[in-house]
Amino acid sequence: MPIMDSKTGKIKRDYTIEELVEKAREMRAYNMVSLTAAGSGHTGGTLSVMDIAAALYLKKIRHDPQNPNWEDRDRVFWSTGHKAPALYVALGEAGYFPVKEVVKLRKLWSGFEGHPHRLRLAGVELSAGSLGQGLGVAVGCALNAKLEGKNYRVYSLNGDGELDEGSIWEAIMCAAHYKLDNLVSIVDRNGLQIDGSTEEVMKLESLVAKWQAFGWNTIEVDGHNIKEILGALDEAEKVKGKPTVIIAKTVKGKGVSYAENVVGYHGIAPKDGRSGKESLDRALDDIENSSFTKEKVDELLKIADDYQKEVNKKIEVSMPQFTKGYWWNENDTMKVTMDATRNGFGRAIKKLGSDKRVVALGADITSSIRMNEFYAEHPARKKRFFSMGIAEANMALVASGLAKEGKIPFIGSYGVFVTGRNWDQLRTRCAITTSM
Ligand SMILES: Cc1ncc(C[n+]2csc(CCOP(=O)(O)OP(=O)(O)O)c2C)c(N)n1
Repeated sequence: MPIMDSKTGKIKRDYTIEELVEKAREMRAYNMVSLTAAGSGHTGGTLSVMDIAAALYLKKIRHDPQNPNWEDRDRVFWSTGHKAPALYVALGEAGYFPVKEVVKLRKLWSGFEGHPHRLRLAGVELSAGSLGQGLGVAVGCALNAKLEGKNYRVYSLNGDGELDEGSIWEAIMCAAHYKLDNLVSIVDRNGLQIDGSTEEVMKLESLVAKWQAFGWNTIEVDGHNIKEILGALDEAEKVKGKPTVIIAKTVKGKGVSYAENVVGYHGIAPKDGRSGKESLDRALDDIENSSFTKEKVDELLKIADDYQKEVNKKIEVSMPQFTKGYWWNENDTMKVTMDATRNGFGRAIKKLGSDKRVVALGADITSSIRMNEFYAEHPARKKRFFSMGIAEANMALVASGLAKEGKIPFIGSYGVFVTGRNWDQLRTRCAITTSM
């Protein structure tokens, strides 16, 4: 069901497949302008899900952008939160707000946060960013539909790397247990995550057999063929008594030549800015959407720039002014060089790594937190580095097993994931089982 008027039940806007293909190009172009204007963001994953985003928001789901909280709307849970810019472009194209607004990506107060915030932007169903949570929320939402006799459908968009998280498999089991045939997970199977390919970081195959063993109906599609994606979504609707997963084979960075299948384009905007070899202009040439003329791009970048100037003015009057003239640096005796914590972590683990008892466990952001310093100049240490996948809870448990046997394990991820997800593991394992 396409975009509807929730009051009259009439279709507001419908698209042919050819129009959707063109819309997806336009969406990729907006996406690249917004990432360039922000100067940061996730090029690879936003481009790999764009055809799925177009199929869902412009054709498949029943929703009314003028009534975002319509009780009978279908729900899409964008669990893969770092791909938020693709969601914003889809919501804009569907009519939740003028699509040009997306160029305010990652700018203060705009609502277009780096990761989606449900309370700040109409149409967003799930605040996300911490991977592995959306499918469980989608299960709860689908259960509610069953309980209340509602016929809305529930979709969860998941990354393939995201499937490393144990919470995903708990949700998969739960959905099958409750026979949630109103639930569909779409897996963006682009084969890459941050530290490398999914199979190197944490082996996923045989993925189809795994979902089937957990009681799900499985469909495999080309995730850049809108007709196939829509066919699979329709097929899923006919399946009774079990949830469906659509494994969409995609290319990370799809449509922009210098980003396609390039691991380094996971979390960055075009390296060369507006023009150059790896730039916005080059991306737009690759995408080939005729409406993105130089004048249009200038106008969009100006919207972003003007907005940022307004933000800066407001900050200037409301924020206390800080200087970097810290008191301890005033005298030679206490002078220090300021550096990011992660760099200190890297230097420390590099130094301590000469002790053979030291082992390092990574969770798919190894170079970002400089854990790769452990083995960068000491290839022999690589055998003491273990990739755990995006699975912080298991990583802490494995570390405690190593500690129990006399090793000195280092675990590494962003603080919020390591501590927040591991409170109980740390309490039970470190405090009362080992001296980790
Ligand atoms: C719980 C959690 N751990 C780590 C991260 C950091 N992180 C952001 S994206 C990402 C890789 C995700 O891989 P995948 O799901 O395959 O997404 P894609 O490669 O398609 O962008 C990681 C590890 C996170 N956001 N949440």
